[in-house]
Amino acid sequence: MTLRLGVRDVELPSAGLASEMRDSASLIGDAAALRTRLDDDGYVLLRGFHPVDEVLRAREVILAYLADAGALAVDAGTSSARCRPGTAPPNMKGRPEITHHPAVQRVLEGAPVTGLFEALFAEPARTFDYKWLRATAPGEFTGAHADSVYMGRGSKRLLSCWVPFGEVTPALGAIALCPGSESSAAYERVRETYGQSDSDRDGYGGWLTLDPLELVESFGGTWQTTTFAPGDVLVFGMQMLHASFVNTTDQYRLSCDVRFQPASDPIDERWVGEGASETKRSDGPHVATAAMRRAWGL
Ligand SMILES: O=C(O)CCC(=O)C(=O)O
Repeated sequence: MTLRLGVRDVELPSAGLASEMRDSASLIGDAAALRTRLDDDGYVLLRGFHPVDEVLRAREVILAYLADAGALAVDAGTSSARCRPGTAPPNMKGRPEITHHPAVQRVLEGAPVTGLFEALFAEPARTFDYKWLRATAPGEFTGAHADSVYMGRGSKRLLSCWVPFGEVTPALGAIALCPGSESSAAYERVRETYGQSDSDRDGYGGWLTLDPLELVESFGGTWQTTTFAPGDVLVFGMQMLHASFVNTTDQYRLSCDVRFQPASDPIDERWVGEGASETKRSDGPHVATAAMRRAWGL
């Protein structure tokens, strides 16, 4: 199947791109084993972590929000996320009226998921108030990056949790990870240069590249992706390089990324409290990033 990853057409699977990720759901309830798996693989995928009906209920709420904004095709059924041509979806990132709607909030920061992070940290967990709730439109994607460049001013033990609201196939824009980028010697220079940058402080967009495959061609490893089902959650750390496929369908890809950390650690104040907001930085042609990469020797 031909898909698009960043600026490249790709086959899945193909060199540098695998279509499977390891499911660790059998380890739920065994905190030590989950921690070991996170250390070993750099990520933990938990299939069926949330009851499907709870996630689909939250999806309906998100779809109603998009419909109210006139962003959905009018003749589509109520469960369809088909886009209305010519309209952009409303921004849902950091918008409590939708991210903290009870049905959505339960999936994003309810007791089960908070409990998962308490097990991973072996202590009370805290989440950012800001939630990156996305309706990713056809043609859109996320470039390869590490989350440290956006939220690295607080806990060094911060973890990301990516949550699909509905089935998310690679064609719809599934997330892909580059396991090993968070720990292997081959990526050490990437972690010590790019990984220590701060997109706000350094004034650039934060994506390392629009072409994720160039990274595995230079530094080794394999991008991994899968089709995510409603109820699945994917956990990974701040130095894990990740990206999302181009959405080549006519539907919105609905997903959210949220963050958890040990409650006793310092927190990145940009993402908590009522004023939590994102600095909009665009480096479309990647001019600033290209200059920084030269300076980093990447
Ligand atoms: O969903 C996406 O497109 C990107 C997600 C992401 O960057 C993250 O989970 O940190």
